[in-house]
Amino acid sequence: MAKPLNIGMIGYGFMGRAHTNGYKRVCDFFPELPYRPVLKAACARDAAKIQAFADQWGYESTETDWRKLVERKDIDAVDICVPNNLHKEISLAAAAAGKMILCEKPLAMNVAEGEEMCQAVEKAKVPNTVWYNYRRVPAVTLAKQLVDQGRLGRIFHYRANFLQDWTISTDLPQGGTALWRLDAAAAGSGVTGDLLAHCIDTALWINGGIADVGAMTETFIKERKHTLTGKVEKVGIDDACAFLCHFQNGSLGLFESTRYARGHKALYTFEINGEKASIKWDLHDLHRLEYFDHGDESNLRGWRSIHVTDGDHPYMGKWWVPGLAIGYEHSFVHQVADFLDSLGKGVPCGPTFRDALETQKVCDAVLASAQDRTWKKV
Ligand code: SOE
Repeated sequence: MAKPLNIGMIGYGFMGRAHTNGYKRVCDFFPELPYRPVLKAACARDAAKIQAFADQWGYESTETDWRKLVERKDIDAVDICVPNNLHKEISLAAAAAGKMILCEKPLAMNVAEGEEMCQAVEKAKVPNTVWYNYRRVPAVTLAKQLVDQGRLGRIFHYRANFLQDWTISTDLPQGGTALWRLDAAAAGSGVTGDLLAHCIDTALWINGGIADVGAMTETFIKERKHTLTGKVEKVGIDDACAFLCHFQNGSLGLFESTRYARGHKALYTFEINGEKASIKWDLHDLHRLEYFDHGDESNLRGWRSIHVTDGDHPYMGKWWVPGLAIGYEHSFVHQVADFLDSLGKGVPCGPTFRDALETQKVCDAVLASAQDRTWKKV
């Protein structure tokens, strides 16, 4: 019989919904898990909005002060779904109160904050994880398995992009509930922390550590009206970022992210080229993994498009029947499943805060490199 795990959700935006959906669905599809999430409380400053969210998604109660939620005896795990500038304060308080923490990405505003957060959860010995959800798209997990099995041999190149186009309009304000990602004071950085962080997390997981980086960033729209002050203010985030890097395994990395790639909504792609084989993945076609194996008979050699929907593909045995695809939201269900499974086994669930700090170190080095126009060690 699964034990209840009482969730306290802080935030109710896009990620609040994605995580909550994960908690709600997980036991239907992963019935053997040792824990069962219970939607105990949802928290946000706006009482009416959080009540509406709680009613819609099935939370038992609400709070308007996150400190109260964190102190509640009936909360086991705190889920942090608020802007990045609040991650540290909430994490420190939650760890001190002995709560498990599931924190939205990126871990923190910068490495110094992230290090403090790691020390807090490690001192309190509380289970922790960061929602780098794309690791749990079955095709991405399969890519990791293929690399770990040595099927690509020595890796030469790792290439990743995350392209969007939603901030091109000069009329778009910065700051406030929906647009905090454009406000450096709330987000810390622009595409580097928001989008490239995903690419970096996946890359570190699949291809190992990054030794150094050479980066450039650009802020195309220099001033925007601030929703909170009503004034036109300087934009402090990076709208676009590209960097080169050396991985510790000797391979070369090339990463690009922008919110100004007209026509692309969330085009996260990566390609890995090895001595024996290559793989490619594309979020817009997320259940496929493209695979080229040089070991195939020469007259049949070519890119195969693997439809990652069979029962023996990662996570897929839990869903429908072979050939039927799942989607974006399932990556969050998988993260909850892995978290609960790890909890039962008493092992960490990656990416932990400490793992996510490695991504933060790369992000900080990228921003410093772009600022100085010099290469930086990570
Ligand atoms: C930004 O538009 C965003 O929602 C990111 O914040 C998410 O992390 C990414 O998965 C999709 O794009």
